[in-house]
Amino acid sequence: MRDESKIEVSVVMPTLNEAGNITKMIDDVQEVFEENDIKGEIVVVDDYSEDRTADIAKGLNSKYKNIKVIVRNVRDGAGAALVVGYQAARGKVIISIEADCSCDVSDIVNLLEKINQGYDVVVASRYAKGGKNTKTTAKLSKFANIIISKITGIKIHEFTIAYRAFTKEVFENLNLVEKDGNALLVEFLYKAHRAGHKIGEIPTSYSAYRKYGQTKNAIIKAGFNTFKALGRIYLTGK
Ligand SMILES: Nc1nc2c(ncn2[C@@H]2O[C@H](COP(=O)(O)OP(=O)(O)OP(=O)(O)O)[C@@H](O)[C@H]2O)c(=O)[nH]1
Ligand SMILES: [Mg+2]
Repeated sequence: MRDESKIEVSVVMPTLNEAGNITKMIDDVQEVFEENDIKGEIVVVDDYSEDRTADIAKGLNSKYKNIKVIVRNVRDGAGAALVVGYQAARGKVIISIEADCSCDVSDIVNLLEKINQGYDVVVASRYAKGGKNTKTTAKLSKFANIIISKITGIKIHEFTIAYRAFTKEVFENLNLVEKDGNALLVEFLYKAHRAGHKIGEIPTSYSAYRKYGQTKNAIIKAGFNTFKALGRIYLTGK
């Protein structure tokens, strides 16, 4: 039987109707595990997708055996789904990634390298020098991220991407409450910073325009929830 305590890295993917992307996502991550001799697992957190995303992911276990698929019966946000994945992850290091093939999976190695250099949290940043985001909303997103950096005092360029690595230990002490994707991602970093953890970033290239499936992000609602969370943490710490 597989010795679960030996898992080094857990890659967490939230999914909502990603049937057209999930196979490539899982194949690509497994390739990074194999090529770099990483004892890894994949944790898929699916919110009852109608397109059989969860079944496809489960089916790939006949080949890989290291995929945990959690199906939630609520749809209360990608942030809430991420937290469930982080809780279920058994690796010493957790990496979350968006499951729509927009992230460059090969950056997993760069994230791990920086964790090994002593960082507690490392964000794959589209706005760091050398990074790229070709989405039409990139300018607005970049500007919002500058404001978030000013408010929080964290000297990185990106807070709103799920693609990031951190130690399980950091996550366990954060007490996260946000459910929306962006709000949770910002809450995570702000609380980690306030707890004294060392946060860094690596540049990443993000390809816009998913080939399959539809967007779930509502930009105005996401912005409102994010800045509301920031204000609350700033004032109350919670
Ligand atoms: N489990 C779960 N996953 C979600 C939910 N909403 C989004 N996701 C996943 O979170 C990731 C990011 O969501 P996207 O819809 O791609 O958001 P986005 O990148 O702003 O939008 P696009 O421009 O369409 O790529 C994807 O893997 C989604 O499948 C949700 O409510 N529950
Ligand atoms: Mg996306």
